[in-house]
Amino acid sequence: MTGIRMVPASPPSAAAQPGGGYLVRYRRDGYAVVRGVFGPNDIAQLKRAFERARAAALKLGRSWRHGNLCYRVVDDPAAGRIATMVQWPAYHDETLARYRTDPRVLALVEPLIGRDLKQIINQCHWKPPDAVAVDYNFHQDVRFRRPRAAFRNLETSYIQTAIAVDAHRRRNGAVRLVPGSHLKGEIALLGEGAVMGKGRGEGQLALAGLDPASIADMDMDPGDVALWGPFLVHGSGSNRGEDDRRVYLNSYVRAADCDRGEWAFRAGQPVALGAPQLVHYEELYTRPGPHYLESAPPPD
Ligand SMILES: O=C(O)CCC(=O)C(=O)O
Repeated sequence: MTGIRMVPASPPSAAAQPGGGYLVRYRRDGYAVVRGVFGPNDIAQLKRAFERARAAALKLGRSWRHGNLCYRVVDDPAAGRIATMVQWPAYHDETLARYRTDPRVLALVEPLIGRDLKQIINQCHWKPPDAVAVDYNFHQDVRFRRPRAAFRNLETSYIQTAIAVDAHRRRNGAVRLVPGSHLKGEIALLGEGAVMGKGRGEGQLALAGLDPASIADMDMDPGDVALWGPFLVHGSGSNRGEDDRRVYLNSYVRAADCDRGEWAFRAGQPVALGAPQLVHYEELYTRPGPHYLESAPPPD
């Protein structure tokens, strides 16, 4: 989709975009891409941080958890042993910690959800070239927001953000989505079955009353930031390109509307991570220590 390319070092603001720019698109389509939020120096730092996280994951060799920190390592039929995701790397990596509370991201989400924000998702995603076990079936993120009682007014209180670390195109497994699908509310059919895997592609959309012909690709260049809401129907395919496809995901929720998560901003000021708080890992307080996992954890 088209967007307004901004000077990389400037914090984007709603005012800087004629007619509300990305805010209008976000409300209308359920998602928006803002171009050039981060510059080449930011992306170089993020690439190095992703390399550190991947090296740590592959050194462990299997999926592994320590508190909220969790590495997802799989044996891909085509690409061999790969790290596909790390959840909450920011506890242990200063660079990733800094970008989770970057003022340029706050400037994007503040007009929608304010400046007192908790965070639910902090994830690095990798799709190495040729990897096939990295597909995300079409889904809505609302399915992961559990327990439901801990999240209120989800449609207006919660935003997922994704910083493109690499070019993000359909060929290398970009996110694909159905514009406007957020207006349909929660679609029960898309809450069933595994999110990661194959076989529930476009046919599933038709069964859910959505037109597969309306699917759009979330094309991004490094430094672009995508925002989407918890009801947007989206998924992504395999990487058939030559290069890695990495994105840094951070989701934010209006603190008054959520009983879980780590604080990210209080009155617009970044909040550093401390002792892990309850997010998704229900055994955080009963099994907080490091341990290998029997199988690769599903996304959340
Ligand atoms: O990284 C991707 O391709 C998909 C991410 C996604 O769908 C999600 O986090 O909900």
